[in-house]
Amino acid sequence: MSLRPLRFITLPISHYCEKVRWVLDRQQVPYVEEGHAPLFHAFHSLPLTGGASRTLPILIDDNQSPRQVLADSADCLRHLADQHGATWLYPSPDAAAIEAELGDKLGPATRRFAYFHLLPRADLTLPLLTARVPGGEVMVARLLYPVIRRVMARSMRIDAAGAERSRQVLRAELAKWSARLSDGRKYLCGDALSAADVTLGALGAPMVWPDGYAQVPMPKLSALPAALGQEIEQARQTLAGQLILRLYAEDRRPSRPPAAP
Ligand SMILES: N[C@@H](CCC(=O)N[C@@H](CS)C(=O)NCC(=O)O)C(=O)O
Repeated sequence: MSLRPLRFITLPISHYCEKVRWVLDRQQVPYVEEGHAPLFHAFHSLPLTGGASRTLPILIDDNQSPRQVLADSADCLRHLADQHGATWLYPSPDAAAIEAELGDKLGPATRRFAYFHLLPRADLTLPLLTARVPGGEVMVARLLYPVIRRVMARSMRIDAAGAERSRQVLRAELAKWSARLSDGRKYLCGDALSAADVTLGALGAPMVWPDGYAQVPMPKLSALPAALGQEIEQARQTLAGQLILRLYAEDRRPSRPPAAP
């Protein structure tokens, strides 16, 4: 029986969405991504979860009975491992434990620190927030950017003190996972890619700025606000930062085959 494509509801630039997209692509699970701009996203997430969750990603699998609606990136990965053959994600209990810690600590910290520096720059941020979303949402998001910016800042507690705390957290996380890699292992759980690496790669990407992130055109590093650029340069020197760059160069299969030259 052929597989019905999964529905993948996203904020395309979100690093939690990128984490799930990475596994869908690597596992070559057929899916259709429905990207939305911030604010518009809640018109999809809230009804789909009966009001239980506002965040994205959400993955909907109609191949199961009853149909599965997964509203957290870790649940999505577990589903892809259990139902779609991505058993490589969890070779040992460590992989899920590292995934959970990165999801709680690194993810919020990289997002808050990066947005603290990006949100004041509508010229850089609007194209990121509106890449691969419907045209109508792009138009309204342009008009409503000051509102979107305020809502994002309030809901993610993005202010100078929060950004500084997040900088300490993300430095500590990069140091912790670099120490684990210092015995020369290729990946966080040993010789093979797992959910731990995919999570480090996606959630750490805003602090390392790898090519290919989320398949969204990213501004050049030199165009970023200086404080963000400097932190990225520093993160790239760590073993964890180098792993993230290597993961994007070697282990992140693109969603669509590259166009013929
Ligand atoms: N624990 C969730 C976190 C997801 C999350 O925080 N998503 C953000 C985007 S990075 C979101 O949807 N924010 C919009 C909102 O909070 O309304 C997961 O792993 O899926």
